[in-house]
Amino acid sequence: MFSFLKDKIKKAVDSVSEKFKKEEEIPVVEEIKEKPKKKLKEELKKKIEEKKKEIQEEIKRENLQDEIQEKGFLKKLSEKITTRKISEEKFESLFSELEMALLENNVALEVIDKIKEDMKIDLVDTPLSRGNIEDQIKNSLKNSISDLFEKSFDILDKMNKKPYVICFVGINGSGKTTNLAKVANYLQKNKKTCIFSASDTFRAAAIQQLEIHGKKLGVKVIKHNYGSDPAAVAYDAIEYAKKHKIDAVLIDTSGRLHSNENLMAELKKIIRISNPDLTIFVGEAITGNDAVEQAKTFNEQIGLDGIILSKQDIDEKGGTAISIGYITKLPILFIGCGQGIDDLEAFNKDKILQQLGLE
Ligand SMILES: Nc1nc2c(ncn2[C@@H]2O[C@H](COP(=O)(O)OP(=O)(O)OP(=O)(O)O)[C@@H](O)[C@H]2O)c(=O)[nH]1
Ligand SMILES: [Mg+2]
Repeated sequence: MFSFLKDKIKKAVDSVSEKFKKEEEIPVVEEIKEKPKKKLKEELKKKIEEKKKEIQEEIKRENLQDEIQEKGFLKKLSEKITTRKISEEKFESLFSELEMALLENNVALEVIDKIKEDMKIDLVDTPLSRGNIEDQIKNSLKNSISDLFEKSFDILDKMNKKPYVICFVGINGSGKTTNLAKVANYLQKNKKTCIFSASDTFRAAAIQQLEIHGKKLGVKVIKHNYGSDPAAVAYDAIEYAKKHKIDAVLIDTSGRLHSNENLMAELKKIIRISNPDLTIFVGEAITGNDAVEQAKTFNEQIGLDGIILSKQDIDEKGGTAISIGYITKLPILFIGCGQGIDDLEAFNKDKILQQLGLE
């Protein structure tokens, strides 16, 4: 997971830092360089004296007399002299490498622009010290990426109504049915009872696939025949759940492209009839910007509450996870990380930053 992007980010940050270090030194206090050495010395001495006084007074106030350390202040000053600024022009050329790395790894353009703007604010025309330039660039990148994610939540905290209805939507083969079963497994582990609505009445063997999961988990499946109205199945499942006091109804829907008007109309009907408490878009991490665009359009058409990013285990790039929340303004609830029933991870921003080598 994320291995490509992690390597690329590291390379880009290292290379930017190297280039930056090699640049000719531009002292922060430029006018000082122009002045004769003697005058410069005098000015510095004066500044040191002034600062010393300031510090001493402060320490006196705080009653920390024994911590007066002239050395500390001098060190600070020398750091100041060896710090440098980076111009906007220079930043553009230094950023291009990182930009390429992000682009190659499926990070959306809009997101790259946002990262660039954030890093510009942090790094352009700001005194930067040579010693830890890598850390400063990394920190700036980390803060910017960290800002991209919408606040996630735990479904369990939202289940204040019985039955709690969850509908899974997305394009063909994105992992809806598998991840629906994983969510049921998660709910069961937390003592919640579930029922499945086999509302994919379209794809051959879709009902059987759901029944296999149901059997393994001990979850009842409400089904009609193939070709029947999927909204009617959802209605029946909810009625059954009400009658039997079941905690959650999980509705499996057939895969559809957001551009298919008939199938989107059918989905709107399922949503209208079942009135889900949570509509989850299941998108494949490996499809990059396509998944981001699909999520955006599904959200516009039917209204989504969250995202499960499936197949993260086979996505070495990682750009989708970084882009999808920012572009759709939706939280990622879970990451699908395998085909097994337990291969579902609650979304964790810090873990992603760690996997990107930024923590
Ligand atoms: N590696 C990996 N495979 C996954 C993951 N989630 C689902 N899959 C696999 O993706 C394939 C499609 O999964 P389904 O759950 O059937 O997808 P779907 O969206 O329900 O498909 P349709 O109903 O045909 O639209 C299956 O082989 C799953 O095992 C995941 O997180 N990681
Ligand atoms: Mg399915």
